[in-house]
Amino acid sequence: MGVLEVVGVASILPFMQLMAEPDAIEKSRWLNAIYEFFHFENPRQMLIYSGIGIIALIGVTNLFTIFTTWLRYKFSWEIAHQLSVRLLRTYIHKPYNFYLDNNSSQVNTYIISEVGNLTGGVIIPIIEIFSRLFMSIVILSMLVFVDPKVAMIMFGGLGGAYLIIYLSQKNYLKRIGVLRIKTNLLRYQSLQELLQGIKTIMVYNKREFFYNRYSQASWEFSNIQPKYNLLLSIPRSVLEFLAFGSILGVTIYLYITAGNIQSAIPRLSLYAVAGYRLLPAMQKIFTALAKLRHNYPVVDKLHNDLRKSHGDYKMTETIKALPFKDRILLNKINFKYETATRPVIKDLTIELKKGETIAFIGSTGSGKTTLVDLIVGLLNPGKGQIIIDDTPLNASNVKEWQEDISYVPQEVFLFDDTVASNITLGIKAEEVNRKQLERATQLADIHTFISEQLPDGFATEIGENGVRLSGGQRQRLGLARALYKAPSVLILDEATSALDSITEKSIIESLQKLPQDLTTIIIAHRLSTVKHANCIYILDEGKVIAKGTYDSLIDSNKSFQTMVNLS
Ligand code: DGT
Ligand code: MG
Repeated sequence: MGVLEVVGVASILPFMQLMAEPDAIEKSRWLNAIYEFFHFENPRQMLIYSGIGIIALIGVTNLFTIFTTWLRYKFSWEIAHQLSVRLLRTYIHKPYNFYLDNNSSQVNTYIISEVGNLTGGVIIPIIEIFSRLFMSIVILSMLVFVDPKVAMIMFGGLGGAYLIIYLSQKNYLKRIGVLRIKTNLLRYQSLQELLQGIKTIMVYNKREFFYNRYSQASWEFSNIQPKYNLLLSIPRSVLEFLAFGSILGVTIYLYITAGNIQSAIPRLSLYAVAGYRLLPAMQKIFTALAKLRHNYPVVDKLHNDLRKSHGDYKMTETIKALPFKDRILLNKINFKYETATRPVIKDLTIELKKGETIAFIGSTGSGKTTLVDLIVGLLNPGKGQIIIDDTPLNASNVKEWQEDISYVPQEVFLFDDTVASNITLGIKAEEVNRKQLERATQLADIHTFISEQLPDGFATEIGENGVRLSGGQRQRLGLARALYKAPSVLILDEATSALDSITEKSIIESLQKLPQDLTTIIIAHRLSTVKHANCIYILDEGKVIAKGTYDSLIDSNKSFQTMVNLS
Protein backbone atom coordinates (compact mmCIF):
# COMPACT_ATOMS: atom_id res chain seq x y z
CA MET A 1 0.00 0.00 0.00
CA GLY A 2 2.89 2.31 0.90
CA VAL A 3 4.58 1.73 -2.44
CA LEU A 4 1.38 2.38 -4.37
CA GLU A 5 0.69 5.56 -2.46
CA VAL A 6 4.19 6.84 -3.03
CA VAL A 7 4.00 6.17 -6.77
CA GLY A 8 0.71 8.07 -6.80
CA VAL A 9 2.23 11.00 -4.97
CA ALA A 10 5.41 10.98 -7.05
CA SER A 11 3.55 10.93 -10.37
CA ILE A 12 2.13 14.36 -9.57
CA LEU A 13 5.50 16.02 -10.12
CA PRO A 14 6.08 15.12 -13.80
CA PHE A 15 2.40 15.63 -14.55
CA MET A 16 2.42 19.16 -13.20
CA GLN A 17 5.76 19.77 -14.92
CA LEU A 18 4.19 18.78 -18.22
CA MET A 19 1.26 21.06 -17.58
CA ALA A 20 3.25 24.08 -16.41
CA GLU A 21 6.12 23.87 -18.91
CA PRO A 22 5.31 22.38 -22.34
CA ASP A 23 9.03 22.19 -23.18
CA ALA A 24 9.67 20.04 -20.12
CA ILE A 25 9.97 16.90 -22.23
CA GLU A 26 13.10 18.21 -23.83
CA LYS A 27 14.56 19.39 -20.52
CA SER A 28 13.90 16.29 -18.43
CA ARG A 29 15.63 13.03 -19.24
CA TRP A 30 12.92 11.05 -17.43
CA LEU A 31 9.99 12.64 -19.20
CA ASN A 32 11.78 12.18 -22.48
CA ALA A 33 12.31 8.48 -21.85
CA ILE A 34 8.62 7.99 -21.00
CA TYR A 35 7.59 9.98 -24.10
CA GLU A 36 9.74 7.76 -26.31
CA PHE A 37 8.72 4.52 -24.63
CA PHE A 38 4.97 5.00 -25.20
CA HIS A 39 5.45 6.52 -28.67
CA PHE A 40 3.36 9.61 -27.88
CA GLU A 41 2.64 11.85 -30.85
CA ASN A 42 2.73 15.15 -28.97
CA PRO A 43 3.08 16.50 -25.39
CA ARG A 44 -0.69 17.16 -25.27
CA GLN A 45 -1.46 13.49 -25.82
CA MET A 46 1.10 12.51 -23.20
CA LEU A 47 -0.49 14.93 -20.72
CA ILE A 48 -3.97 13.50 -21.24
CA TYR A 49 -2.86 9.86 -21.04
CA SER A 50 -0.72 10.39 -17.98
CA GLY A 51 -3.62 12.25 -16.34
CA ILE A 52 -5.86 9.25 -16.96
CA GLY A 53 -3.05 6.96 -15.79
CA ILE A 54 -2.71 8.84 -12.51
CA ILE A 55 -6.47 8.76 -11.89
CA ALA A 56 -6.43 5.00 -12.49
CA LEU A 57 -3.47 4.63 -10.14
CA ILE A 58 -5.21 6.56 -7.37
CA GLY A 59 -8.29 4.37 -7.91
CA VAL A 60 -6.21 1.20 -7.62
CA THR A 61 -4.41 2.56 -4.57
CA ASN A 62 -7.68 3.20 -2.79
CA LEU A 63 -9.11 -0.18 -3.73
CA PHE A 64 -5.96 -1.73 -2.41
CA THR A 65 -6.33 0.31 0.78
CA ILE A 66 -9.74 -1.27 1.31
CA PHE A 67 -8.22 -4.69 0.81
CA THR A 68 -5.28 -4.12 3.18
CA THR A 69 -7.61 -2.64 5.78
CA TRP A 70 -9.69 -5.79 5.65
CA LEU A 71 -6.55 -7.90 5.89
CA ARG A 72 -5.31 -5.90 8.84
CA TYR A 73 -8.52 -6.23 10.83
CA LYS A 74 -8.86 -9.89 9.98
CA PHE A 75 -5.35 -10.52 11.22
CA SER A 76 -5.88 -8.49 14.39
CA TRP A 77 -9.14 -10.15 15.32
CA GLU A 78 -7.66 -13.56 14.69
CA ILE A 79 -5.04 -12.67 17.26
CA ALA A 80 -7.78 -11.42 19.57
CA HIS A 81 -9.58 -14.74 19.30
CA GLN A 82 -6.42 -16.74 19.90
CA LEU A 83 -5.56 -14.63 22.91
CA SER A 84 -9.03 -14.80 24.33
CA VAL A 85 -9.20 -18.59 24.20
CA ARG A 86 -5.63 -18.92 25.42
CA LEU A 87 -6.50 -16.79 28.41
CA LEU A 88 -9.59 -18.86 29.07
CA ARG A 89 -7.51 -22.01 28.83
CA THR A 90 -5.13 -20.53 31.37
CA TYR A 91 -7.88 -19.48 33.77
CA ILE A 92 -9.77 -22.75 33.43
CA HIS A 93 -6.64 -24.60 34.56
CA LYS A 94 -5.88 -22.35 37.50
CA PRO A 95 -6.09 -24.03 40.86
CA TYR A 96 -9.45 -23.77 42.61
CA ASN A 97 -8.14 -21.31 45.18
CA PHE A 98 -7.56 -18.75 42.41
CA TYR A 99 -11.33 -18.55 42.16
CA LEU A 100 -11.69 -18.25 45.92
CA ASP A 101 -9.31 -15.30 46.06
CA ASN A 102 -10.45 -13.42 42.94
CA ASN A 103 -13.74 -11.98 41.89
CA SER A 104 -15.04 -14.02 38.98
CA SER A 105 -15.90 -10.82 37.05
CA GLN A 106 -12.18 -10.33 36.66
CA VAL A 107 -11.86 -13.36 34.43
CA ASN A 108 -14.96 -12.30 32.54
CA THR A 109 -13.71 -8.74 32.00
CA TYR A 110 -10.24 -9.76 30.91
CA ILE A 111 -11.28 -12.48 28.51
CA ILE A 112 -13.90 -10.44 26.72
CA SER A 113 -13.54 -6.72 27.27
CA GLU A 114 -9.81 -6.31 27.80
CA VAL A 115 -8.84 -8.61 24.94
CA GLY A 116 -11.00 -6.35 22.78
CA ASN A 117 -9.10 -3.35 24.09
CA LEU A 118 -5.86 -5.10 23.42
CA THR A 119 -6.87 -5.62 19.81
CA GLY A 120 -8.15 -2.12 19.19
CA GLY A 121 -5.61 -0.42 21.38
CA VAL A 122 -2.43 -2.39 20.85
CA ILE A 123 -2.39 -4.85 17.97
CA ILE A 124 -4.11 -2.70 15.36
CA PRO A 125 -2.02 0.37 16.35
CA ILE A 126 1.21 -1.61 16.03
CA ILE A 127 0.33 -2.69 12.50
CA GLU A 128 -0.78 0.87 11.81
CA ILE A 129 2.55 2.26 12.99
CA PHE A 130 4.52 -0.07 10.74
CA SER A 131 2.51 0.56 7.60
CA ARG A 132 2.29 4.33 8.08
CA LEU A 133 5.89 4.64 9.12
CA PHE A 134 6.99 2.87 5.98
CA MET A 135 4.84 5.13 3.87
CA SER A 136 6.03 8.29 5.62
CA ILE A 137 9.65 7.31 5.19
CA VAL A 138 9.24 6.66 1.47
CA ILE A 139 7.36 9.91 0.90
CA LEU A 140 9.97 11.79 2.90
CA SER A 141 12.85 10.20 0.98
CA MET A 142 11.19 11.29 -2.19
CA LEU A 143 10.91 14.83 -0.87
CA VAL A 144 14.55 14.74 0.19
CA PHE A 145 15.39 13.65 -3.34
CA VAL A 146 13.49 16.61 -4.78
CA ASP A 147 14.58 19.24 -2.28
CA PRO A 148 16.39 18.25 0.92
CA LYS A 149 15.93 21.62 2.60
CA VAL A 150 12.15 21.74 2.24
CA ALA A 151 11.91 18.06 3.21
CA MET A 152 13.87 18.67 6.38
CA ILE A 153 11.69 21.63 7.31
CA MET A 154 8.53 19.65 6.60
CA PHE A 155 9.69 16.60 8.48
CA GLY A 156 11.26 18.54 11.34
CA GLY A 157 8.15 20.67 11.75
CA LEU A 158 5.60 17.86 11.65
CA GLY A 159 7.66 15.19 13.40
CA GLY A 160 8.92 17.58 16.06
CA ALA A 161 5.45 18.86 16.84
CA TYR A 162 4.08 15.32 17.19
CA LEU A 163 7.01 14.28 19.32
CA ILE A 164 6.63 17.21 21.71
CA ILE A 165 2.91 16.58 22.08
CA TYR A 166 3.44 12.86 22.59
CA LEU A 167 6.16 13.27 25.19
CA SER A 168 4.09 15.71 27.17
CA GLN A 169 1.09 13.32 27.28
CA LYS A 170 2.87 10.03 27.70
CA ASN A 171 2.70 9.57 31.49
CA TYR A 172 -0.81 10.84 31.79
CA LEU A 173 -1.95 8.43 29.07
CA LYS A 174 -0.51 5.50 30.97
CA ARG A 175 -1.99 6.65 34.26
CA ILE A 176 -5.51 6.87 32.90
CA GLY A 177 -4.91 3.53 31.18
CA VAL A 178 -4.42 1.84 34.54
CA LEU A 179 -7.47 3.61 35.90
CA ARG A 180 -9.51 2.53 32.90
CA ILE A 181 -8.85 -1.16 33.56
CA LYS A 182 -9.82 -0.75 37.20
CA THR A 183 -13.06 1.07 36.55
CA ASN A 184 -13.97 -1.24 33.68
CA LEU A 185 -13.63 -4.20 36.04
CA LEU A 186 -15.82 -2.48 38.63
CA ARG A 187 -18.45 -1.86 35.99
CA TYR A 188 -18.65 -5.53 35.05
CA GLN A 189 -18.50 -6.68 38.64
CA SER A 190 -21.27 -4.45 39.94
CA LEU A 191 -23.52 -5.35 37.03
CA GLN A 192 -22.93 -9.07 37.43
CA GLU A 193 -23.67 -8.88 41.15
CA LEU A 194 -26.82 -6.90 40.55
CA LEU A 195 -28.10 -9.51 38.10
CA GLN A 196 -27.22 -12.41 40.35
CA GLY A 197 -28.95 -10.89 43.34
CA ILE A 198 -31.99 -9.51 41.56
CA LYS A 199 -34.47 -11.50 43.67
CA THR A 200 -33.03 -10.29 46.97
CA ILE A 201 -32.64 -6.76 45.62
CA MET A 202 -36.29 -6.67 44.62
CA VAL A 203 -37.66 -8.02 47.86
CA TYR A 204 -35.47 -5.79 50.01
CA ASN A 205 -36.25 -2.89 47.70
CA LYS A 206 -32.57 -2.11 47.27
CA ARG A 207 -32.65 -1.20 43.62
CA GLU A 208 -31.23 2.24 44.31
CA PHE A 209 -28.17 1.01 46.22
CA PHE A 210 -27.20 -1.51 43.53
CA TYR A 211 -28.11 0.86 40.74
CA ASN A 212 -25.81 3.45 42.29
CA ARG A 213 -23.00 0.94 42.62
CA TYR A 214 -23.08 0.37 38.88
CA SER A 215 -23.75 4.00 38.11
CA GLN A 216 -20.72 5.09 40.13
CA ALA A 217 -18.43 2.64 38.34
CA SER A 218 -19.86 3.53 34.95
CA TRP A 219 -19.43 7.25 35.69
CA GLU A 220 -15.79 6.82 36.67
CA PHE A 221 -15.15 4.76 33.55
CA SER A 222 -16.94 7.24 31.31
CA ASN A 223 -14.97 10.09 32.86
CA ILE A 224 -11.76 8.65 31.52
CA GLN A 225 -12.85 8.17 27.92
CA PRO A 226 -13.30 11.86 26.91
CA LYS A 227 -9.92 12.74 28.42
CA TYR A 228 -8.33 10.00 26.38
CA ASN A 229 -10.19 10.99 23.21
CA LEU A 230 -9.23 14.62 23.71
CA LEU A 231 -5.57 13.71 24.07
CA LEU A 232 -5.79 11.77 20.83
CA SER A 233 -7.32 14.64 18.90
CA ILE A 234 -5.26 17.63 20.13
CA PRO A 235 -2.30 17.09 17.77
CA ARG A 236 -4.56 17.00 14.76
CA SER A 237 -5.69 20.59 15.23
CA VAL A 238 -2.17 21.77 16.03
CA LEU A 239 -0.76 19.94 13.05
CA GLU A 240 -3.35 21.10 10.56
CA PHE A 241 -2.45 24.62 11.52
CA LEU A 242 1.25 23.85 11.13
CA ALA A 243 0.77 22.13 7.77
CA PHE A 244 -1.29 24.88 6.18
CA GLY A 245 1.13 27.39 7.59
CA SER A 246 4.08 25.55 6.14
CA ILE A 247 2.53 25.16 2.67
CA LEU A 248 1.97 28.89 2.60
CA GLY A 249 5.43 29.43 4.06
CA VAL A 250 7.01 27.23 1.39
CA THR A 251 5.03 29.06 -1.33
CA ILE A 252 6.45 32.35 -0.11
CA TYR A 253 9.94 30.83 0.17
CA LEU A 254 9.80 29.49 -3.37
CA TYR A 255 8.32 32.71 -4.66
CA ILE A 256 11.26 34.60 -3.23
CA THR A 257 13.97 32.13 -4.33
CA ALA A 258 12.56 31.04 -7.69
CA GLY A 259 11.50 34.50 -8.74
CA ASN A 260 8.28 33.51 -10.49
CA ILE A 261 5.64 31.21 -9.05
CA GLN A 262 4.85 29.56 -12.39
CA SER A 263 7.88 27.27 -12.29
CA ALA A 264 7.26 26.52 -8.61
CA ILE A 265 3.75 25.13 -9.22
CA PRO A 266 4.84 21.52 -9.98
CA ARG A 267 6.81 21.35 -6.75
CA LEU A 268 4.11 23.06 -4.74
CA SER A 269 1.62 20.49 -6.05
CA LEU A 270 4.00 17.75 -5.00
CA TYR A 271 4.31 19.21 -1.49
CA ALA A 272 0.57 19.62 -1.27
CA VAL A 273 -0.07 16.03 -2.33
CA ALA A 274 2.80 14.73 -0.19
CA GLY A 275 1.42 16.69 2.76
CA TYR A 276 -2.06 15.39 1.99
CA ARG A 277 -0.73 11.83 2.39
CA LEU A 278 1.89 12.49 5.02
CA LEU A 279 -0.26 14.39 7.48
CA PRO A 280 -2.87 11.69 8.07
CA ALA A 281 -0.11 9.07 8.11
CA MET A 282 1.76 10.90 10.84
CA GLN A 283 -1.49 11.61 12.64
CA LYS A 284 -2.22 7.88 12.60
CA ILE A 285 1.26 7.08 13.88
CA PHE A 286 0.77 9.52 16.71
CA THR A 287 -2.68 8.19 17.55
CA ALA A 288 -1.34 4.65 17.45
CA LEU A 289 1.53 5.54 19.79
CA ALA A 290 -0.86 7.25 22.19
CA LYS A 291 -3.22 4.26 22.09
CA LEU A 292 -0.31 1.94 22.75
CA ARG A 293 0.73 3.99 25.73
CA HIS A 294 -2.78 4.12 27.10
CA ASN A 295 -3.42 0.42 26.64
CA TYR A 296 -0.03 -0.79 27.69
CA PRO A 297 -1.28 -1.72 31.18
CA VAL A 298 -3.63 -4.22 29.51
CA VAL A 299 -0.67 -5.93 27.85
CA ASP A 300 1.07 -6.02 31.20
CA LYS A 301 -1.89 -7.60 32.94
CA LEU A 302 -2.75 -10.19 30.32
CA HIS A 303 0.87 -11.05 29.71
CA ASN A 304 1.33 -11.59 33.40
CA ASP A 305 -1.62 -13.96 33.56
CA LEU A 306 -0.49 -15.86 30.48
CA ARG A 307 3.09 -16.07 31.65
CA LYS A 308 2.13 -17.56 34.99
CA SER A 309 0.44 -20.41 33.16
CA HIS A 310 2.60 -23.45 32.85
CA GLY A 311 2.88 -24.82 29.37
CA ASP A 312 0.18 -25.83 26.99
CA TYR A 313 -2.76 -27.38 28.75
CA LYS A 314 -4.41 -30.43 27.36
CA MET A 315 -8.14 -30.04 27.16
CA THR A 316 -8.92 -33.70 26.63
CA GLU A 317 -11.73 -34.98 28.80
CA THR A 318 -11.06 -38.68 28.52
CA ILE A 319 -8.82 -39.35 31.47
CA LYS A 320 -8.18 -42.81 32.87
CA ALA A 321 -9.49 -43.22 36.38
CA LEU A 322 -6.97 -43.80 39.16
CA PRO A 323 -7.23 -47.40 40.39
CA PHE A 324 -8.99 -47.42 43.76
CA LYS A 325 -9.26 -50.79 45.44
CA ASP A 326 -8.89 -50.56 49.14
CA ARG A 327 -8.89 -47.34 51.09
CA ILE A 328 -8.64 -43.56 51.26
CA LEU A 329 -6.29 -42.35 53.98
CA LEU A 330 -6.19 -38.77 55.18
CA ASN A 331 -2.85 -38.66 56.94
CA LYS A 332 -2.46 -35.78 59.42
CA ILE A 333 -3.72 -33.18 57.02
CA ASN A 334 -3.69 -29.47 57.76
CA PHE A 335 -5.26 -26.72 55.74
CA LYS A 336 -5.43 -22.94 55.91
CA TYR A 337 -7.09 -20.67 53.34
CA GLU A 338 -4.55 -18.20 52.00
CA THR A 339 -6.69 -15.24 52.95
CA ALA A 340 -7.55 -16.60 56.42
CA THR A 341 -5.61 -16.17 59.64
CA ARG A 342 -6.43 -19.52 61.26
CA PRO A 343 -6.24 -23.05 59.88
CA VAL A 344 -9.56 -24.69 59.07
CA ILE A 345 -8.37 -28.33 59.20
CA LYS A 346 -5.96 -29.34 61.94
CA ASP A 347 -3.92 -32.57 61.97
CA LEU A 348 -6.80 -34.65 60.81
CA THR A 349 -6.41 -38.39 60.26
CA ILE A 350 -9.19 -40.53 58.86
CA GLU A 351 -9.16 -43.88 57.11
CA LEU A 352 -12.01 -44.85 54.91
CA LYS A 353 -12.42 -48.33 53.43
CA LYS A 354 -13.73 -48.89 49.97
CA GLY A 355 -17.46 -49.63 49.94
CA GLU A 356 -18.08 -47.84 53.24
CA THR A 357 -20.36 -44.94 53.86
CA ILE A 358 -19.04 -42.31 56.19
CA ALA A 359 -20.56 -39.05 57.33
CA PHE A 360 -19.24 -35.74 58.53
CA ILE A 361 -21.43 -33.78 60.84
CA GLY A 362 -20.68 -30.74 62.94
CA SER A 363 -21.65 -27.17 63.45
CA THR A 364 -21.63 -24.76 60.55
CA GLY A 365 -18.15 -23.49 59.71
CA SER A 366 -16.48 -26.51 61.31
CA GLY A 367 -14.67 -27.35 58.05
CA LYS A 368 -16.80 -30.08 56.46
CA THR A 369 -16.93 -28.61 52.96
CA THR A 370 -13.25 -27.72 53.15
CA LEU A 371 -12.47 -31.31 54.09
CA VAL A 372 -14.26 -32.79 51.08
CA ASP A 373 -12.74 -30.14 48.81
CA LEU A 374 -9.39 -31.51 50.02
CA ILE A 375 -10.44 -35.10 49.42
CA VAL A 376 -11.50 -34.40 45.84
CA GLY A 377 -8.25 -32.51 45.22
CA LEU A 378 -9.73 -29.05 44.66
CA LEU A 379 -7.60 -27.81 47.53
CA ASN A 380 -4.16 -29.03 48.55
CA PRO A 381 -3.34 -29.75 52.18
CA GLY A 382 -0.58 -27.58 53.59
CA LYS A 383 0.83 -30.42 55.65
CA GLY A 384 -0.05 -34.11 55.51
CA GLN A 385 -1.11 -36.34 52.65
CA ILE A 386 -4.14 -37.88 51.09
CA ILE A 387 -3.36 -41.43 50.06
CA ILE A 388 -5.46 -43.55 47.73
CA ASP A 389 -4.56 -47.22 48.37
CA ASP A 390 -0.80 -46.55 48.42
CA THR A 391 -0.68 -43.63 46.00
CA PRO A 392 -0.30 -40.16 47.50
CA LEU A 393 -2.50 -37.62 45.78
CA ASN A 394 -0.50 -34.97 43.88
CA ALA A 395 -0.82 -32.53 41.01
CA SER A 396 -0.06 -35.17 38.41
CA ASN A 397 -2.67 -37.73 39.43
CA VAL A 398 -5.43 -35.53 40.81
CA LYS A 399 -7.37 -35.50 37.52
CA GLU A 400 -7.27 -39.29 37.41
CA TRP A 401 -8.51 -39.44 41.00
CA GLN A 402 -11.36 -37.07 40.14
CA GLU A 403 -12.45 -39.55 37.47
CA ASP A 404 -13.42 -41.87 40.32
CA ILE A 405 -15.52 -39.27 42.05
CA SER A 406 -18.95 -37.73 41.76
CA TYR A 407 -19.35 -34.68 43.92
CA VAL A 408 -22.66 -32.98 44.62
CA PRO A 409 -21.71 -29.63 46.16
CA GLN A 410 -23.82 -27.53 48.50
CA GLU A 411 -24.87 -25.34 45.58
CA VAL A 412 -25.83 -27.35 42.51
CA PHE A 413 -24.51 -25.78 39.32
CA LEU A 414 -26.98 -25.72 36.45
CA PHE A 415 -26.65 -24.06 33.07
CA ASP A 416 -29.08 -22.84 30.47
CA ASP A 417 -29.55 -26.00 28.45
CA THR A 418 -31.75 -29.09 28.46
CA VAL A 419 -32.36 -31.34 31.44
CA ALA A 420 -30.46 -34.17 29.73
CA SER A 421 -27.48 -31.95 28.98
CA ASN A 422 -27.40 -30.76 32.58
CA ILE A 423 -27.33 -34.32 33.87
CA THR A 424 -24.75 -35.64 31.43
CA LEU A 425 -22.76 -32.39 31.57
CA GLY A 426 -22.45 -31.70 27.89
CA ILE A 427 -22.32 -35.15 26.33
CA LYS A 428 -23.69 -34.98 22.76
CA ALA A 429 -27.34 -36.03 22.55
CA GLU A 430 -26.57 -39.04 20.34
CA GLU A 431 -23.85 -40.28 22.69
CA VAL A 432 -25.98 -40.20 25.82
CA ASN A 433 -26.46 -43.56 27.46
CA ARG A 434 -30.25 -43.54 27.63
CA LYS A 435 -30.50 -46.48 30.03
CA GLN A 436 -28.05 -44.97 32.44
CA LEU A 437 -29.85 -41.63 32.25
CA GLU A 438 -33.17 -43.26 33.10
CA ARG A 439 -31.64 -45.19 35.96
CA ALA A 440 -29.82 -42.17 37.43
CA THR A 441 -32.96 -40.05 37.37
CA GLN A 442 -34.99 -42.87 38.92
CA LEU A 443 -32.47 -43.25 41.73
CA ALA A 444 -32.53 -39.49 42.30
CA ASP A 445 -36.33 -39.65 42.35
CA ILE A 446 -36.74 -37.10 39.59
CA HIS A 447 -37.66 -39.36 36.69
CA THR A 448 -41.42 -39.02 37.12
CA PHE A 449 -41.17 -35.26 37.33
CA ILE A 450 -39.06 -35.02 34.16
CA SER A 451 -41.15 -37.37 32.06
CA GLU A 452 -44.60 -36.36 33.29
CA GLN A 453 -44.42 -32.72 34.24
CA LEU A 454 -41.82 -31.10 32.04
CA PRO A 455 -43.22 -30.08 28.62
CA ASP A 456 -40.40 -31.65 26.59
CA GLY A 457 -39.20 -34.26 29.05
CA PHE A 458 -35.44 -34.60 29.02
CA ALA A 459 -35.23 -32.04 26.23
CA THR A 460 -36.78 -29.26 28.34
CA GLU A 461 -34.67 -26.13 28.67
CA ILE A 462 -34.23 -25.25 32.33
CA GLY A 463 -33.28 -21.56 32.07
CA GLU A 464 -30.32 -19.67 33.43
CA ASN A 465 -28.96 -21.55 36.44
CA GLY A 466 -32.15 -23.62 36.41
CA VAL A 467 -34.52 -20.78 37.37
CA ARG A 468 -37.46 -22.82 36.15
CA LEU A 469 -36.85 -25.49 38.81
CA SER A 470 -37.49 -25.65 42.54
CA GLY A 471 -34.67 -25.98 45.05
CA GLY A 472 -35.38 -29.67 45.61
CA GLN A 473 -35.62 -30.36 41.89
CA ARG A 474 -32.26 -28.71 41.39
CA GLN A 475 -30.71 -30.87 44.08
CA ARG A 476 -32.15 -34.02 42.58
CA LEU A 477 -30.76 -33.05 39.17
CA GLY A 478 -27.40 -32.67 40.89
CA LEU A 479 -27.79 -36.16 42.33
CA ALA A 480 -28.84 -37.62 38.99
CA ARG A 481 -25.75 -36.05 37.43
CA ALA A 482 -23.56 -37.66 40.08
CA LEU A 483 -25.14 -41.07 39.57
CA TYR A 484 -25.07 -40.90 35.77
CA LYS A 485 -21.29 -40.84 35.98
CA ALA A 486 -21.38 -44.21 37.83
CA PRO A 487 -18.58 -43.23 40.22
CA SER A 488 -16.70 -45.34 42.71
CA VAL A 489 -16.75 -42.51 45.24
CA LEU A 490 -19.88 -40.46 45.81
CA ILE A 491 -19.65 -37.27 47.83
CA LEU A 492 -22.78 -35.49 48.94
CA ASP A 493 -22.40 -32.12 50.61
CA GLU A 494 -25.83 -31.22 52.00
CA ALA A 495 -27.09 -32.68 48.75
CA THR A 496 -30.51 -33.56 50.09
CA SER A 497 -31.03 -30.63 52.45
CA ALA A 498 -33.70 -29.03 50.28
CA LEU A 499 -35.79 -32.18 50.05
CA ASP A 500 -38.71 -33.10 52.27
CA SER A 501 -37.94 -35.89 54.74
CA ILE A 502 -39.96 -38.52 52.89
CA THR A 503 -38.29 -37.92 49.52
CA GLU A 504 -34.91 -37.78 51.19
CA LYS A 505 -35.48 -41.07 52.99
CA SER A 506 -36.46 -42.85 49.79
CA ILE A 507 -33.41 -41.48 47.96
CA ILE A 508 -31.03 -42.49 50.75
CA GLU A 509 -32.56 -45.93 50.78
CA SER A 510 -32.14 -46.36 47.05
CA LEU A 511 -28.53 -45.17 47.32
CA GLN A 512 -27.91 -47.99 49.78
CA LYS A 513 -29.06 -50.43 47.14
CA LEU A 514 -26.34 -49.24 44.75
CA PRO A 515 -23.39 -51.56 43.96
CA GLN A 516 -21.67 -52.79 47.12
CA ASP A 517 -18.30 -51.20 46.34
CA LEU A 518 -19.60 -47.63 46.12
CA THR A 519 -17.84 -45.49 48.69
CA THR A 520 -19.98 -42.66 49.99
CA ILE A 521 -19.10 -39.56 51.95
CA ILE A 522 -22.09 -37.66 53.23
CA ILE A 523 -22.21 -34.27 54.89
CA ALA A 524 -25.50 -33.48 56.49
CA HIS A 525 -27.08 -31.46 59.23
CA ARG A 526 -30.16 -33.64 59.32
CA LEU A 527 -29.15 -36.71 61.31
CA SER A 528 -31.68 -39.05 59.71
CA THR A 529 -29.63 -38.70 56.52
CA VAL A 530 -26.58 -40.31 58.09
CA LYS A 531 -28.22 -42.93 60.26
CA HIS A 532 -27.04 -45.84 58.17
CA ALA A 533 -23.40 -44.68 57.86
CA ASN A 534 -20.62 -47.10 58.82
CA CYS A 535 -18.97 -44.32 60.72
CA ILE A 536 -20.00 -40.80 61.66
CA TYR A 537 -17.33 -38.20 62.36
CA ILE A 538 -18.24 -35.20 64.44
CA LEU A 539 -16.10 -32.25 63.39
CA ASP A 540 -15.41 -29.19 65.44
CA GLU A 541 -13.04 -26.41 64.36
CA GLY A 542 -11.27 -28.71 61.94
CA LYS A 543 -10.81 -31.62 64.34
CA VAL A 544 -12.64 -34.89 64.86
CA ILE A 545 -14.07 -34.73 68.37
CA ALA A 546 -15.97 -38.03 68.22
CA LYS A 547 -16.61 -40.90 65.86
CA GLY A 548 -18.67 -44.06 65.69
CA THR A 549 -21.89 -45.49 64.37
CA TYR A 550 -25.17 -43.72 64.98
CA ASP A 551 -26.11 -46.09 67.80
CA SER A 552 -22.74 -46.07 69.50
CA LEU A 553 -22.61 -42.26 69.42
CA ILE A 554 -26.05 -42.04 70.99
CA ASP A 555 -24.77 -44.19 73.82
CA SER A 556 -21.42 -42.50 74.27
CA ASN A 557 -21.60 -38.89 73.15
CA LYS A 558 -23.48 -36.18 75.02
CA SER A 559 -23.55 -33.58 72.26
CA PHE A 560 -24.69 -36.19 69.77
CA GLN A 561 -27.54 -37.09 72.11
CA THR A 562 -28.52 -33.42 72.26
CA MET A 563 -28.44 -33.20 68.44
CA VAL A 564 -30.63 -36.28 68.11
CA ASN A 565 -33.08 -35.00 70.68
CA LEU A 566 -33.32 -31.61 68.98
CA SER A 567 -34.00 -33.16 65.61
P1 DGT B 1 -21.49 -25.38 56.62
O1 DGT B 1 -21.50 -25.69 55.18
O2 DGT B 1 -22.05 -24.06 56.94
O3 DGT B 1 -22.08 -26.44 57.45
O4 DGT B 1 -19.95 -25.23 57.09
P2 DGT B 1 -18.71 -26.14 56.72
O5 DGT B 1 -18.39 -27.04 57.84
O6 DGT B 1 -18.89 -26.76 55.39
O7 DGT B 1 -17.55 -25.06 56.67
P3 DGT B 1 -16.52 -24.74 55.50
O8 DGT B 1 -15.59 -25.86 55.33
O9 DGT B 1 -17.23 -24.25 54.30
O10 DGT B 1 -15.73 -23.50 56.12
C1 DGT B 1 -14.87 -23.65 57.20
C2 DGT B 1 -14.27 -22.30 57.55
O11 DGT B 1 -13.46 -21.83 56.52
C3 DGT B 1 -15.29 -21.22 57.82
O12 DGT B 1 -14.87 -20.49 58.97
C4 DGT B 1 -15.25 -20.35 56.61
C5 DGT B 1 -13.87 -20.55 56.09
N1 DGT B 1 -13.81 -20.49 54.63
C6 DGT B 1 -14.52 -21.23 53.76
N2 DGT B 1 -14.19 -20.94 52.49
C7 DGT B 1 -13.22 -19.98 52.56
C8 DGT B 1 -12.45 -19.27 51.59
O13 DGT B 1 -12.59 -19.45 50.38
N3 DGT B 1 -11.55 -18.36 52.03
C9 DGT B 1 -11.39 -18.13 53.36
N4 DGT B 1 -10.49 -17.23 53.74
N5 DGT B 1 -12.08 -18.78 54.30
C10 DGT B 1 -12.99 -19.69 53.92
MG1 MG C 1 -20.35 -26.61 53.92
